[in-house]
Amino acid sequence: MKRRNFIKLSAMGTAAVAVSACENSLIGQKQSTILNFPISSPKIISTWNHGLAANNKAWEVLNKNGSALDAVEQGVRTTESDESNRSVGLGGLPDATGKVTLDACIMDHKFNCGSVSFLQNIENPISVARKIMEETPHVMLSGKGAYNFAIEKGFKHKELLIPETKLAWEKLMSSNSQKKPQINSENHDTIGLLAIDNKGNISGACTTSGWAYKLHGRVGDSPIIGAGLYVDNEIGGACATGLGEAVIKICGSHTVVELMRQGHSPNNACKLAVERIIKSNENLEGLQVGFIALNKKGEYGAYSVYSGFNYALKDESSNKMIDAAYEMEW
Ligand code: SD4
Repeated sequence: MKRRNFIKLSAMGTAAVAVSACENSLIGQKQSTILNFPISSPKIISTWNHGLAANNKAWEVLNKNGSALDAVEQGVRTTESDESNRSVGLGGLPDATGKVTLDACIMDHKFNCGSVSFLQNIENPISVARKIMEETPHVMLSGKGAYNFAIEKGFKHKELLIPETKLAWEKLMSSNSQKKPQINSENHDTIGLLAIDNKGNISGACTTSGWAYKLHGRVGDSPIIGAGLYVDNEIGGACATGLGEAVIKICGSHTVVELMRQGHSPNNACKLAVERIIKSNENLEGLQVGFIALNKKGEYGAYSVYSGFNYALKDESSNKMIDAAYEMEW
């Protein structure tokens, strides 16, 4: 151990003797997260291969010494505005009534967070979530209220159902099949994105059009702080993708961050959260959930219930896709 670190640690140790056992353990956590870790250089991690483009956009911000918060917002806006993407923002698949309804949330390095759920006709829900975070005393606005707030703040009304998705929905509705599509690894692809900036601060964003052809009014995990996304700047951040109902049940992203706090690597924390998903659901058929995580040291990881989940990782040397480890073959 370097002498300077040793002196810092012994000073903390001496102070800790004087406090209660509970405070003592908190001081212990701070030692491991703040004093022992070199601050990570900028890094971005995001879900699925639309993450590559989002990472590039987010990197432009970090590269100009911008904040992780600006980076995550700018990054996922790219995905929201990408018409070819069927599971986020514009061009996302609609619900059972043909309406595109969006869920999104954002969280910074100071526990500030903002969220929208069941939002319609706004192309970039993540920016509405940020406005709620920064300009209201609330965390979440939903439905018509979120829409009215967005319009008041200058966002433009936009039809998000494009000809292709309208056609797909009409075809599905006119088919005689009683069996409507289930959420599985083919019909969902939320983007969750975490970034560390030059100062070592972490922020995250998560945005989706949710479960294709869901019941009108259904809200998933993606706008729920602690489920779809969680950031604790002392420890790290996590995002979820997949069947939101299963993620909500175990407060997925918060669970991953808390597991990292206990000392687990990002990869192992994601794996343990996936094991909890498996334990808490009797029927695992088609139940895909994946987590990504990034800690304060810049270590990252991911894990999913089934094979097929991948994520995009960007640092100064590359932007690449990585296959997540998983529990079961799809
Ligand atoms: C949801 N978790 O609405 C979202 C969907 C998703 O990858 O993640 N897709 O349940």
